[in-house]
Amino acid sequence: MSPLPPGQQALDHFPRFGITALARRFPKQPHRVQLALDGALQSPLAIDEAAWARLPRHQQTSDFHCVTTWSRQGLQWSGVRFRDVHAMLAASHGLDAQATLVVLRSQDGYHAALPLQDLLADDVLLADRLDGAPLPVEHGAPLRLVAPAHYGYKNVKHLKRIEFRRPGDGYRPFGWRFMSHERARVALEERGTGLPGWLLRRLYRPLIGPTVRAFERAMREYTAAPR
Ligand SMILES: Nc1nc2c(c(=O)[nH]1)N[C@H]1C(S)=C(S)[C@@H](COP(=O)(O)O)O[C@H]1N2
Ligand SMILES: [Mo]
Repeated sequence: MSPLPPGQQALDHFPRFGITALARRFPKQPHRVQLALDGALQSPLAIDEAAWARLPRHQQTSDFHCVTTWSRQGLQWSGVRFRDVHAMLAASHGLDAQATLVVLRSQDGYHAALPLQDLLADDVLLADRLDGAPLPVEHGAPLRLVAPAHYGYKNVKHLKRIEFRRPGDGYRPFGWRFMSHERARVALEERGTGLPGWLLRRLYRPLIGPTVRAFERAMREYTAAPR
């Protein structure tokens, strides 16, 4: 297990977490991979269940760090490396070399962006399994991004679409400006923009309990009556 990065505290469980306003939104399609790749591509690509099954698989153990200061260590993910999907696009879909910003969109309306360079790292995965089982709805079924070097808010759950864009083309990050950083690297405590990491720690920490409870409540309702 790697040592915890600055300002983080380990949990002994892995909560369902995220933007509280989205806690009651669940994927319409949790059991089947259906991923669109588009933007600055000559030919967009749709990856369905059959195409997904043909991609090279990779397994890794990594830690997960939420910007609100909780971490969960030693998660075992499996799926397909982002860089393998990218290689396919670069080889045969006419990917614009200037499209160095990648936007990841979810079935629940959430989105986040990372520089392409960051997504090409060895440990960035489109994951469909967690700890030896299919990825549960709580953690992003059918498919989520796993980018362990970046805070949880870049690790988009219920992925439906990946867009390749030119930086400065008008993409606006989700939520308030202070809440997002272009790269959000955990090791450098890039929690947000315009406010220092130590201050954001204090602002966020009291929100963990209420957020976990809101997400648990929504999950119980969903399990009782899935929509
Ligand atoms: N679709 C979607 N993805 C999301 C979020 C969200 O609200 N919706 N929240 C992000 C945040 S802030 C965190 S910490 C992680 C939480 O992942 P978990 O629910 O698997 O713990 O999901 C990230 N990805
Ligand atoms: Mo988070």
